[in-house]
Amino acid sequence: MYELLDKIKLPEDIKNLNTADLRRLASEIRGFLIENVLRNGGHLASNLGVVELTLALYKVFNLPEDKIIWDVGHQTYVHKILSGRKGRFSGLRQENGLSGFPKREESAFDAFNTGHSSTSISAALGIVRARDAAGGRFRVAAVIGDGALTGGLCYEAMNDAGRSENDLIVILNDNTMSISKNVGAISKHLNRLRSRPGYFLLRDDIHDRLMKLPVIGKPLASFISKIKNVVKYALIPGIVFEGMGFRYFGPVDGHNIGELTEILKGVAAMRGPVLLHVLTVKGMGYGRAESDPQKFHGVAPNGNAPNTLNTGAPTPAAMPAPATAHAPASSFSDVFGSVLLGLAASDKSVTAICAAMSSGVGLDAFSKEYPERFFDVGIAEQHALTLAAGMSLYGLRPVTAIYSTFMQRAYDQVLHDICLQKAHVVMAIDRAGIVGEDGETHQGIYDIAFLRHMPNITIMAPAHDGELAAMLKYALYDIAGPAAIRYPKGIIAEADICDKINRLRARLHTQLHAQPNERPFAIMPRESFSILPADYSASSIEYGKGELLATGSDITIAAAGAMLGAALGAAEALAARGYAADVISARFIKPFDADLIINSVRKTGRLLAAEDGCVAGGFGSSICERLSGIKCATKICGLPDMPIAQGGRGAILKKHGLDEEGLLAAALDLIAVK
Ligand SMILES: Cc1ncc(C[n+]2csc(CCOP(=O)(O)OP(=O)(O)O)c2C)c(N)n1
Repeated sequence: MYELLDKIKLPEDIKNLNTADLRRLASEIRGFLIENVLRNGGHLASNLGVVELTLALYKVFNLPEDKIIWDVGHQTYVHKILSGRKGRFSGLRQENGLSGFPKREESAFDAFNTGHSSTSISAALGIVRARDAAGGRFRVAAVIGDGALTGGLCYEAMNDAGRSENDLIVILNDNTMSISKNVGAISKHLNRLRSRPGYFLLRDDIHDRLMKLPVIGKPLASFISKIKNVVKYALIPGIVFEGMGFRYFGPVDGHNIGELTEILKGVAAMRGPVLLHVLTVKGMGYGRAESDPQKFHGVAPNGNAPNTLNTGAPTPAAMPAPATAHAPASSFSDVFGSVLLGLAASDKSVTAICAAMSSGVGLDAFSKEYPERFFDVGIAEQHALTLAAGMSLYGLRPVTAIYSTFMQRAYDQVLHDICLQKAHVVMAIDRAGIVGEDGETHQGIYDIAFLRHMPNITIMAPAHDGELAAMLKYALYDIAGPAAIRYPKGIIAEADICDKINRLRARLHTQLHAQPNERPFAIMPRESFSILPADYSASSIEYGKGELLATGSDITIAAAGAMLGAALGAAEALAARGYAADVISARFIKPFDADLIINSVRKTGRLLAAEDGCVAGGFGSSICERLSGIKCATKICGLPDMPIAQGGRGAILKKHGLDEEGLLAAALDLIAVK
């Protein structure tokens, strides 16, 4: 069905294609991408933008001997198609399917695993140094977007590479976009370079010096003479990359496959650190993605690809509709955004900070309503947190909104800049828990473990949307120091939790009033049941206090945040079997409600802790630390000490026993312990 593409099985298959064939191949690849990504979900616009760039890299480099390090790695679909993985695209981002990111364990053509931004230059430099130490001769290129170039790690890497003589190639894929419009001074600098009339740029003092060098000068001279027909040559002073010790070339048209290949050949033959600035269009070749690249950065599956190509409207993945005070919330991010917007209306000191994810974290409406109090710092999570620390110590009320997985970047900033000096920063931790299809690099399961040992920090986890709203307000106005609120992808409605609580209570009530011979299992003494008052209100948060939602003397179930629904379901199933549980909604992970939980465990002799985070160092383990000396049986249901691979969120939770049935089974195991 794809005449040329279907013949490409391995990278060498494109080596002999001429420019016209490559153009045709590029067009077929775009068709394949649109068809498959709209059907399966994934990163669409970024991949459409790098089709010619990937082809040019494949023409010039010899894979897998040469190494290409793709920054973030979300734009590697073309690379995967060309390196023998086209046939596996129907399983893209699904359990046991093709990863949405480079994976060394998936293919020898993936040189370095990525997922988080701005690592490629460091990784490439490391590979270069290992190569040189071993006397190897292969070439190493980092392909990095202008968005990723806002991350500080790039500059640490360039600072190191730029003073070295190491042969390192950096390809800057500049499409002016991060997920949303790129931000910051570097982005402005790139824009200035874009608008220069010069097409191929090289500082001529460097050129002159190079020409005098016997080793470097010759290849450079021949390179320039080779490409002089396709490029102009000009002097641009003050290019930041030159200042950092890189030779800068560009900008070049990233969709002109013929020129791009020629220039890349020249650049790849150079010595020392070089940077080639390539201009691409995000979403290239698919009108809807070109005109709204943000919406098509990531798309959700819609399951009917053939029609979709012309008519279907892909749903943006992980990108809720902008939050407004009136729109119904469809995600925790939405709730967060609209509540913060409301609070900011009456308090000018409230500021919002995000790291290149304003849509994802629900801050689009805030950014429009209060642009002077909204700070998108680029992909710079470390900076976001320290910036917030500074703001908070001098009169502002900063709220950072960052995905759990990206907070990993900012460990020391949270500890050193916020917690140690007790800065009142509210840290909204979005996408905490299992995120699903993005796989192990993106699971938000480590935040409890890496935050809870920090002095002065308060960590909360809402069980539903109403609680998130209440906690956000509470964190801003009732907590003096650092406060983190972690919540998952999607939404849990307060009404659903209320329903579950009511069902559980009704079940316990039935059990309590049943005649002994009518009870399904006459295991429990009647005293083990009692019924809590029916009214349940989440509006009042009390510092360090959890909530007892059902009582029983067989087992204590302490649920952190999003696990409450499953815990209530498990308790209902236990009740149907004649067992009654104390069900505690933890609300506070740190400090957890020790009075409530430990006293309950003293009564039941059994603790089941449920959390959608890693077991090691998590919520359950913090309770266990306090249980020494108390005779009891414990079980922590959480995520094991291993990478948690991609798949559907529900399926992953189920697989690890974090659904109703899993918790029920764990509870029954514990109850079986005498
Ligand atoms: C540390 C980190 N923060 C945030 C993200 C989320 N993220 C994924 S892609 C992306 C934008 C990258 O922009 P760019 O490098 O220009 O690539 P493009 O998608 O434009 O091709 C962001 C912010 C991430 N992967 N890593």
